[in-house]
Amino acid sequence: MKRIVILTGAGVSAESGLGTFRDKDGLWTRYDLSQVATPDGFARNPALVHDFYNARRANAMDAMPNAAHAALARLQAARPGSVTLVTQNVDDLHERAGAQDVIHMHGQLMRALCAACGHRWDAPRVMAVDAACPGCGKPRTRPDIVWFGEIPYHMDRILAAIAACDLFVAIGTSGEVYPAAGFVEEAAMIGAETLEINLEPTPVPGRFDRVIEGPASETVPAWVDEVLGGAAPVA
Ligand code: BJW
Repeated sequence: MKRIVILTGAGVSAESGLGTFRDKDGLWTRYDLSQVATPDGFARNPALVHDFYNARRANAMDAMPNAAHAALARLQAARPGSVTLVTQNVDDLHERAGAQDVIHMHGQLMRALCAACGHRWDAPRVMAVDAACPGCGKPRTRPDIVWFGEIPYHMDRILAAIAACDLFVAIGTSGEVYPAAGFVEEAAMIGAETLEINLEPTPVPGRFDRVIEGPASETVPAWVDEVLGGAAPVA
């Protein structure tokens, strides 16, 4: 059975009402990423960073998975053990749609991390700047998010899955942030087919063997139907 690695980005959650980063009215047009998504920014102004992630956590908790999340969960269930789902997203919409064992390479909004001792726990809806770590008691609570300059999580597992895949699919990601942006080249190097599904093709022509254009809530279910047999190829 074909081994498939799927990488998702903010575009897969856009139709659930969660903002993307680099689109016309994306989060980085309204916030300075060096202030809210770097360890230095957190050290300078933890209250600002907590406000940013508290607001995003509340939005994510109130959002619902869309048809793209549901289709990917359906694909995984139909092909047990052969679909690895890697997401750059920090929301939990894949899980709430029924996906299993989702690899969150940029961390999770719903988890907290102690910057002092590395202990992790479930985040409250609102994280306070002076909240104490339940492990060591120090007031160094931060969101369990991978900021710029930090090493993304589960890299060994992701690279091993890519090295063994037959098909690599990137859905709703601009391909601007590394190391995720380099996964397509890793997959191509070992001879895997590569597919991009995006509202519009990302700007590097020829990076993927095939591109499916359109909103994820329509294109992803149609592609999953195609993979599971029966449906005509998505244009
Ligand atoms: C739709 C749609 C719809 C819309 N349907 N589609 C110079 C060169 C190379 C690298 C670097 C460099 N300088 C610095 C670096 C490294 C840096 C980096 O890549 N910087 C670049 C900006 C250049 N990377 C890092 O620092 C990373 N760490 C690292 O490299 O460590 C070293 C190391 C790695 C590996 C092993 C050992 C060592 C860490 C990166 C952390 C990223 N963090 C963020 C914020 C935290 C999470 C959060 O707050 O949510 O993660 S940044 C932000 O970008 C977020 C996202 O996960 C990430 C990717 O964004 P994504 O998902 O692609 O969103 P957008 O908005 O960019 O795109 C949305 C797409 O959806 C668009 O294409 C739309 O068309 C599409 N779309 N609606 C379908 N309805």
